[in-house]
Parts: sequence; structure tokens; C-alpha cells
Amino acid sequence: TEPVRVAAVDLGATSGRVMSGRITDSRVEINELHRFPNGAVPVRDGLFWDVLGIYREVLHGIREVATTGPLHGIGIDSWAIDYGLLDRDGQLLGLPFSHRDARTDGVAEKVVAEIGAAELYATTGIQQLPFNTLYQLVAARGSAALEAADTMLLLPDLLGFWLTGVAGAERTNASTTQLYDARAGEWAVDLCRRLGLPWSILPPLRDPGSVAGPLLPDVARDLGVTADVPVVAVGSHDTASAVVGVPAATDRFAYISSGTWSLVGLELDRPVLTEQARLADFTNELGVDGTVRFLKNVTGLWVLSECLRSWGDRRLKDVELRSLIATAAEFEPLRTVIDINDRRLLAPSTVADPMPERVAALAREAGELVPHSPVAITRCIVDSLAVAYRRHVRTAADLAGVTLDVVHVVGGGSQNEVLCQLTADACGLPVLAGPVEAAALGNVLVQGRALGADLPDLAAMRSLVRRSYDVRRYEPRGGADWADAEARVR
Ligand code: LFR
Repeated sequence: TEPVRVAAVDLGATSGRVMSGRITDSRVEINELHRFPNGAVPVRDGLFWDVLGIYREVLHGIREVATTGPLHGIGIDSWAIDYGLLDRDGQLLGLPFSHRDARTDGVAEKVVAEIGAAELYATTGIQQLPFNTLYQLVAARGSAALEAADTMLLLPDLLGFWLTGVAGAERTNASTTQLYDARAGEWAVDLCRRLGLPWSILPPLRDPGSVAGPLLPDVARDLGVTADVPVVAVGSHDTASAVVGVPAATDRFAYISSGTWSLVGLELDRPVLTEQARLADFTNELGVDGTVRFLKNVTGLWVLSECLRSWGDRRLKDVELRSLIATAAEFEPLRTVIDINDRRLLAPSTVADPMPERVAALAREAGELVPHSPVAITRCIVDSLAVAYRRHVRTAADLAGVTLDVVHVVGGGSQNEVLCQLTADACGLPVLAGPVEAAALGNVLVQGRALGADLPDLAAMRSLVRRSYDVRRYEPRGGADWADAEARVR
């Protein structure tokens, strides 16, 4: 069959990337044609995404793809949960909030008191992150924007709306909102009603792999392409796309999608909605092809990147970052471990409340040796991440009743050799690391199938990734007492 060539937009909280992707019968290739920094901006009223700036960069990137070859499709994935509101004319009502904004403090507790934790979980199957879209909307109740809202669009769908003029909610991302009924496969309208939320703002759901629409004529002209180029609703949740790109050759794998967040879990055929899963606070997000991503959010490399920012090393080159991590690798193992998922690590580092001091304070509180130097803090963070990975990989396997052969690490964090080795050690399983751009690959593969590539199922997509990308293998080493370290973190 003819090669398919697409633009894959993959947006992360700290950087956005636009890739050209090409699928032939024997390979999938991606090329990064545009990368730009991203970050939420604090202003008087809250912490917001610069969504117009992001859109401009996205257009720029797509133009790059279009000028370097044929363009058969466009797909967008991004971090989940955050949204924009449109009024009835389709105008954006204000800036989208970042989920790290403090307006949701205490909201989840109120909703739980009103609905009940068990019922919330039975309906949505979603873990209790304080910033779930549900809680953001409850926090926004009574606001001028929510009152004027006609439509709520998750960020990839908002950008897609500007490209096509068609509003919709792609299902993998919709499932992360805690507004989606995991049993019915529909918006949880009843839940919204009970919480006084305007459920009519929830747009029609669309399946990953469906076509969202052709480009608006003006947009097509601006991009220098014909208007029949489709925008494909890929797994628009970045984690959904990343899991498609996991080069697994077996069913018995766990994955860690490692970027700003680390998403640690399993791919399953059906959700696990048991009481134990709820108490372990595991989430059941939807994947591509009706799969379920049974996983746990771990406050990933965010803590380290916010420490780096705080140390004034923003312009630290990759090499220097590597040397900090390399030095940390030689530092005493498991000297200090903290609960890396402590809510106090969620908010961006500020001068008044710097991330390294929060890490030290958590250590002090837990009776651990308090790390002071950047190297000690870095080591504490990577050890604590590995401890969290161990706990959640094992818990996921227990809860789902599966035996694991391997842990796949994909995303930016798969380049962190120290962390990959510690992950293998902590989990007592081999780690296969890479590809770095799994989300973009998943995006490209789902588009490819929608555009006629012969990729009948996830296994075919993964086999193409395996044929096209090398992975690095880490064997578990003995020596350190991970069980003890895990027990120290409660
Ligand atoms: C990863 C991710 C996670 C989601 C978090 C917030 O980039 O999409 O899956 O929980 O960002 O949206």
C-alpha cells in the first residue's frame, strides 16, 4: 500500500512537538519538525494555559510538515483533564485553567461528601486527583464563564475545533474527566445533574480513529494544503497514544509513560471497579480500541524539573542535567525516600515556596534523613519515583490478577538511564526503555489506520514500532532493600 504521511501534534505540559509521521508496510517513522516550550502562566486570577500561543505553534508545526511532503492527515494529543469553554457563538470564554491551579483545593472532598466515594468510583472508575475536570467544573459553579458556556472542549478537541469548526469529545480523553460513565460509555449526565453542573455543555463523543472533520477552508489556505485533509481524532489523551506506541510483544506487560507525569499501569480488556481498586485509587481510563488503561498517576519528573527551575538552572543544558543525575547515581541509594505523590508537590515551584524545600520538608516530616544538596535531592526524587513505580506496578498486577514479565518505559523519562535501572531494580522485573516519542507514534499509527494503512489491531501497530525502533533493556539488580524503602513510605 501507498505510504501514509501525517502531522502528529503531541502537547506536553513543558513542551509541545509537531512531528511528521510516515507509515509504510514495513516501518513507522517520525521526524520532529517543530518543538516549542510550554508552561502554565500564573496571573492574578489563576494559573492558565496560553492556548492561543499553543495554537500558533501548532499551526507553524503543521505548516512545516506540509511544506516538506504530502500531508494526508492531522492528529492532536495532549495532557488530559483541562478544557476551554465556548459560548453559543463558538467563542472561547476566557483562558483554560491549568489543573495545577489551586481553585480545586478542597473541592473533591465536598463532592465526595455529597455523592459518596463508592458511587463516584462505580460510575466513573476514575482516581481521586484533586483537579479532575469534574472538580474543576464544580469549582467554577456560579462563575460568569460557566454560566455563559454552551460547550466544554478538552484541549485537543478545542484545537481541533479551531481547525475544523466541528465540536466533539474524543473518548479516551473524555474518560479522564470523571464526567464519563465507564459502564454506560456515555457522559455521566445524572452525576452532573446532582452536582448542579450544566451537562448540556458536554459535546457529542467521538471514537479514537474517527475523522473529526476536514479543515476549514481558511485554515487549509493558511496551511498551504487542500481543505480535504482530515483532522483525525486520535487517542487525544497523550497517555492513550503513548500506550498504543508501547512496543510490547507480550500481553504480560506493565507500562510507565514517563514525562511530566508518570502513568504507571496495565492495559486491560475491561475496567476493574472493585472496592480494592478504589481504595488503591487506581483509575480506569479508556484506551484505543476499547482497551482500558488501569493505572495510577505518579507525580513524575515534574518534581525534578521544578527543582531544576528553582535552582536557577533553567538554562541548564542537557549535558549538565545528565551530570547531575549521573552524580546522583553514585550517591548513597535509598538514603531518603518520600511519598512522591504527596499533594504538596503538585503546585509549581515559587520563590516563596520552592520545590527543593518542599521535598526536604516531606523527608523531615517522614523522619527520613533530610537531603540538602541538589545531588541529594535529585537522588531522593529518583529513588522515591522508583519506590512508587514498584508499589503501583505490583498493586496493579494484584488488583487485575495478572502476572508480569516486563515493564515498558516510554516517553522522555525513558532516556533517564539511572531511573530506568532503578525501576528495574525496584520492580524486580526487566525494563524495556523507549521509544521516547511513544505518544507521537501512537498518534501517527491511529491516523495511519484511519487513512487506510493495514494495521488491524494494537498488536500490528506495536509490531511495526518494534520493527522501527530499538529499545534498551535493563535487568534488575539485587542489593538494595526496596521492600524496606517501600515500607518507609506511607
Ligand atoms: C500526562 C497526563 C496524565 C494526566 C495528566 C494531567 O501528560 O495526560 O495522563 O493525568 O497529564 O492532564
